Amino acid sequence: MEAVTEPGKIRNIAVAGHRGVGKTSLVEALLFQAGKTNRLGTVEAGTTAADWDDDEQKRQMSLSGALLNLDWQGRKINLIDCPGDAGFQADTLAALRVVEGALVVLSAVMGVEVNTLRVWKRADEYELSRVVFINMLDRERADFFRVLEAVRSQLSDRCVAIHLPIGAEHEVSGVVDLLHMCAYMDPTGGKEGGPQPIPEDLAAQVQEYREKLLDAVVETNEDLMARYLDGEELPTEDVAEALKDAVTRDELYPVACGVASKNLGTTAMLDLLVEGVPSPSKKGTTIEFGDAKQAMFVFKTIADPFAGRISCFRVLAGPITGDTTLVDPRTHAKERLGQILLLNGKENAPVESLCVGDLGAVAKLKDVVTGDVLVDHEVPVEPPHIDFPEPVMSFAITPKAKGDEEKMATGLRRLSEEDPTISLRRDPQTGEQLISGLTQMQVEVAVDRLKSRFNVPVELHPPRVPYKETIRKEARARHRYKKQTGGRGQFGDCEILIEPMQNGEGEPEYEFVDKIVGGVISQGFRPAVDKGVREAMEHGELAGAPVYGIRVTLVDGMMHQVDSSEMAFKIAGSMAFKEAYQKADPVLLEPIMELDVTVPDDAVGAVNGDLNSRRGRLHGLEPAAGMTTIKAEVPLAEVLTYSQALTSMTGGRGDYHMSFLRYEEVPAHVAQKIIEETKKEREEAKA
Ligand SMILES: Nc1nc2c(ncn2[C@@H]2O[C@H](COP(=O)(O)OP(=O)(O)OP(=O)(O)O)[C@@H](O)[C@H]2O)c(=O)[nH]1
Ligand SMILES: [Mg+2]
Repeated sequence: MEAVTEPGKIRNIAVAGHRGVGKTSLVEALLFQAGKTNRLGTVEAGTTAADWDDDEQKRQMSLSGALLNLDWQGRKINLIDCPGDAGFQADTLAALRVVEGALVVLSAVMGVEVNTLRVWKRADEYELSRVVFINMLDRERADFFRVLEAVRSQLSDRCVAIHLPIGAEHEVSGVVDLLHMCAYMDPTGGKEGGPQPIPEDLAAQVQEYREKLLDAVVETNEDLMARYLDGEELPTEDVAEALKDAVTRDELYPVACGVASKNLGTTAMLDLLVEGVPSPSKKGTTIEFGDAKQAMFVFKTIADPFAGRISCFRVLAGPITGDTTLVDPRTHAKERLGQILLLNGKENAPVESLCVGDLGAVAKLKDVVTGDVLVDHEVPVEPPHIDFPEPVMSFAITPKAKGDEEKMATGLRRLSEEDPTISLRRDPQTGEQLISGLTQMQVEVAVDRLKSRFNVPVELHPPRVPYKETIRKEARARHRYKKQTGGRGQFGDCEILIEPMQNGEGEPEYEFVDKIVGGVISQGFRPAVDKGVREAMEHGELAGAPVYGIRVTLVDGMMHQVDSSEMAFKIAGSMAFKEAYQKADPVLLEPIMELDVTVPDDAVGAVNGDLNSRRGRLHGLEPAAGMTTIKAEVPLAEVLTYSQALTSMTGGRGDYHMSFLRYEEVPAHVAQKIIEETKKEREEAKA
């Protein structure tokens, strides 16, 4: 493809929305209609340009953002096909950061869904221009007008229909373009033919919606309004231009429709992207690049096992060519870009240069990661912060083969370069390697890829809960450690008082107070008592969990001129602690999580009931546009595999966020079980 040299001739569009509404199919159809590809691939057959990855084809869903481009009316349209599944939203959020426009796709059956709202909210934050596409008009129970109303009430009342369906469900036979006042007939998977006259029997309805559209457009443009009120027949170009201005300023969101899998509605959509969505020169991004003459922002990294690392970027200042050398202010490393590529899913094509606003890719940048801004000279730029959601669920992960730990860690590091919401860490308390992510499926995909790309088969287990222990009252104990064996013996004797303690913020802490008087234990040995106590506290007597929230006072003791040693006092301290601990009413503590669950209104009852059975405490309900957010506190032990449960309760329409709140005492009947289990485990370990 020829390099585009004018930002005004580019459109950058993220195709986003809820899972499975036909985004990839729509992108496929747009490429086909524009002549970029010569057959219409399908998700079922795994032949779409955007879902090119094996894992995507196996699961018949998008797992990462795919960058593609096509030509229409002399414009280059860059499309980023975003995954709809919540687990893979990192790419969607990154894509929204680098485009002027979002093409929000909805199902004409399901209407506004969880991820539609999420995408819409993020697009609000970034002030993106938006076009809505109501897809799947051919499905049973599809209803364009019902979904249009839902869109207007749940997304924005500035949404206005620009296309209408002809017929409904399996009888849908075309779409009407209300801007150009023409129709396109159902090509059933072939190329869409040229514009046709609007069917007579639709005249009244078309007239009604054409007026709504014109009213909405002239509302945003005084000059046009005056002419409209004068009764002038407004030329299409003038309406289109005013529409684009309104879309640019976020004052209107045109709503289109079609059947992606049959290629219906694509001509009108392509026209709309060109005529109704702003180019980089009209809108642009807010990403900073100081006074750099050449700059780019890396919004995505592909860890290709063959081509190596591929960095997808947006040109912030340019043009940029393969000879361009840029510096990464984060690492101060200089990189010559090398061959610039235009991506089309799996395919890539070399291109001479990219102008400001264009999207492209380069291979093999060494130390560049997603989120970096590269500039031609070191300017103090603040790279844009993309607010990725925190991972909410963790699994313990172990390689199937012993000795593969390092390989597993390296593989996961590479995968988290691709998807920053996947992370690996070692739990300092339980010693387990934990892989964390947003959903179970996301973690499972990472596991598949560890095997297929890095040849490390691994296993997942529910993680251990990081329990802790503390005491409820004070207690005293004295221990004498004494050994007489032939030559030099061992002697240490100490008495300690332990009591519950918290710091000023109510946080549990540890403190050692030395109250020895008259030197009954010499200065040199007292820290050994402290050491012994700390060691004993690492594994509490209840469930082997670390003990905290305790003040230990060394009150008395005794020493032997010859036999006393640090070692002996350490043991005495440790034993004294264990004895005192038993008497101090020790209790088991568990992490309590703050949980926000967002589900469709009709699932609230079931989800609440389930939370109750998980020892959850409900704090409130926040209804918003057909979805309700349930706020609750739940013990971590009860929600280790919550994602599965929520998926089955809501048919995959639920979504949750979880964060650590505080430690709390485990109720006695639950604690008893855990203590017994630990005991059994210990005995088994000994046997
Ligand atoms: N009947 C009908 N089926 C469609 C239409 N568009 C897409 N599909 C089918 O719906 C399913 C999902 O389509 P995709 O294109 O993968 O949807 P998506 O939004 O890209 O899905 P994710 O990327 O996983 O979020 C596939 O089986 C498509 O063939 C349509 O207009 N009508
Ligand atoms: Mg898809």
